[in-house]
Amino acid sequence: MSSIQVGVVMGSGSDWDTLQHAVAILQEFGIAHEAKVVSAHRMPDEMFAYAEAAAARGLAAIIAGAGGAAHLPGMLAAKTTVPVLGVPVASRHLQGVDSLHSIVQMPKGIPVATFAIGAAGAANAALFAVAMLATGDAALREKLDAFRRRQTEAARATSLPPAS
Ligand code: RP5
Repeated sequence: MSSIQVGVVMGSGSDWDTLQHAVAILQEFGIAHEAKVVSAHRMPDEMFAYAEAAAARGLAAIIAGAGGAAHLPGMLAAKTTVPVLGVPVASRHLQGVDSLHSIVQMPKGIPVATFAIGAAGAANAALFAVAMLATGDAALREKLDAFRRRQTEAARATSLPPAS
């Protein structure tokens, strides 16, 4: 079994601008992770192998980002019961609505937890993975609570400019 807790995979190097926001959160929380390109349509054999090995490697979650006809999260979920957290990447022509629909509309029986399009979705997918891991880790739960408290304090400290 590897020490990796969360896998971050994406359909293309062009998805990194988005998925790096998931990796930044995992780094902030000290979660052992890996990040790699595993394209569903350009590397189908590697994609299946990644999904098939995920449970035995001890992965607690796979964050999968893709754009366009974004079949990567769904195909991974088809081959593993490790939870797949799908991140729709903004596409060139349809701004990621195509990606969102591709990922969120899984037929009954094979779930993919689907997040917002783009950077916010990537960060939230990682925060969700942290929350999953925190169910069995009190120290991680405290880190997550502290993260929430900092957000609350920042929101409370907001001062608005004068109306123009
Ligand atoms: C998908 O197609 C990727 O997830 C990416 O979002 C999109 C475009 O890929 P590239 O043409 O930039 O490699 O496979």
